Amino acid sequence: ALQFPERLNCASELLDAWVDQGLGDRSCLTGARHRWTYAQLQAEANRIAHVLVQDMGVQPGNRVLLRGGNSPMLAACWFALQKAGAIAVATMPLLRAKELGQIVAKAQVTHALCDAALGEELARAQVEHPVLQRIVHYHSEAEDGLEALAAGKPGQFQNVDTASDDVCLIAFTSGTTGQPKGTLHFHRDVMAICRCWPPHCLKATAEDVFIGSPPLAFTFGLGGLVLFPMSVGASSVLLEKATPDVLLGAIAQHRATVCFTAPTSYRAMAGQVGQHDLTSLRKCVSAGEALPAATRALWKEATGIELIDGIGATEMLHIFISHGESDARPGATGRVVPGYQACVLDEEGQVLPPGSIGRLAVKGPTGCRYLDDERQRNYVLKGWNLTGDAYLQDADGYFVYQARTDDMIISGGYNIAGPEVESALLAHPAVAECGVIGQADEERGQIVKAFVVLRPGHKAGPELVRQLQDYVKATIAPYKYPRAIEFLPSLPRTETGKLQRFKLRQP
Ligand code: 3UK
Repeated sequence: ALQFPERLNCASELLDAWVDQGLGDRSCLTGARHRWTYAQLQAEANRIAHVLVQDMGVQPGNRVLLRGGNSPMLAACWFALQKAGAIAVATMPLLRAKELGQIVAKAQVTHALCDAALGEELARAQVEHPVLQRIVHYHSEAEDGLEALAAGKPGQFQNVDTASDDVCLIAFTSGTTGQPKGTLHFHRDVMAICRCWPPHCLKATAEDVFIGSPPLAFTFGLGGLVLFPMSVGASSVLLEKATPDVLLGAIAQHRATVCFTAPTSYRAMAGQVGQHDLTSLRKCVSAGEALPAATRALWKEATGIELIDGIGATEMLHIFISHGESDARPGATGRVVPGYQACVLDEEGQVLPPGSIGRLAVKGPTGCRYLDDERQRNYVLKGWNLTGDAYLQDADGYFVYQARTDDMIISGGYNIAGPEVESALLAHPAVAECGVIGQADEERGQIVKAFVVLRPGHKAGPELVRQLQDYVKATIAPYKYPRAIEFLPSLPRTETGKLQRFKLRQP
């Protein structure tokens, strides 16, 4: 079992401890503007902590919004908040004033640190939500910018003596639909995720160089690009905008060894590997969305690397079902991560036997606590979180993803999982990306409809529609084939790489 002392501050553990051990000279965070050792990051975080307390009036327990693309400065702000005993509310860079306002209101955000380049939308949100008293800009040359305020401050700071179960971050679900949901996490949760999944499935060392695309506002990115590397004394490269081609170039440039990104990004990168030197790369982690077997195969062909898949959720902070490089099973997400429990339930909440499809439930040291009490009462039963995913568990304990429960298609009396049809289509050489939904149909209730983005050099038309349909019929049970296929130039996705099937359903 995971044991934590009663008093615990995650910034002391992940940042200060390395300097105290005399390892402050190790390389820590690299970005477009900064290249910091552990000692430099610590001094920066300490100066910012003084600004929070002295200039901004931040008190322990205050909720402080962070807004910016991935950068060492954003990470320094995150650690400064932990040091000051405040609560970090990190937000996605693409959010607009309306969404930022919802978060400010829900989390009762009183202060903000914001990249100067992204100030406008937040300023508009502040007009509607005066609870947000003070915004300070970083990456700024202004007189009242964070850099100017921090310049005169000491590089030492006495961390606030927080309890291990004090809330240290409020994470909002990236959400494929509807309103953002806030989830609460403690200082000990931050340490718990570093002790559960990484030592079992990633096995990184202090020599590793981490890199990847997920925003730090998405807990997949916060863990993979800051917390996990720092928990082993490794270094990490933070890229503001990591499109697949930028990410490939950066892996080569920084000789990165561990990569975190979403399945679609691996798929796109697999097609462009040729021009880049990826010989440094050792481990590649895929999460955020189901990993199609075809994408796993493409990446392995292109790089020789077996992807490490893992399902995580904002509610649970990080990954709870996964595998290592040597025990991957194409088509399965993996087995439950030590420290967590997971099972598949029927509609009545009874545990289903192996092989039956039902609702995934998970319980563990890091979840699940919603900001909204009513949501907590309705969605979390005795600590078990229903993730909203349909899964089956096989006889060997591997969990096999089917679909989001709302994405199961019922057609002519058959239950069809859209992602299974997507996986079949993705193996066809003409298909770059695809999304499958149930479309209302008088006769069958729903029919399977596929939206397909073609690879260059392939021509949309009835001929290709028939070819793709025959291809699916030859790969999986024929009744699952897409009766309708529409070609699109691109698919709607969230900032975290998730396909927004609800947008495809809108006529
Ligand atoms: C889906 C997956 C199949 C699934 C996340 C790693 O994605 C993360 O958190 P979110 O709250 O979304 C959770 C939902 O995303 N999903 C994520 N990974 C997989 N489905 N296979 C996967 N490997 O529907 C889940 O319920 O945005 C992922 C670490 C931290 C995270 N927050």
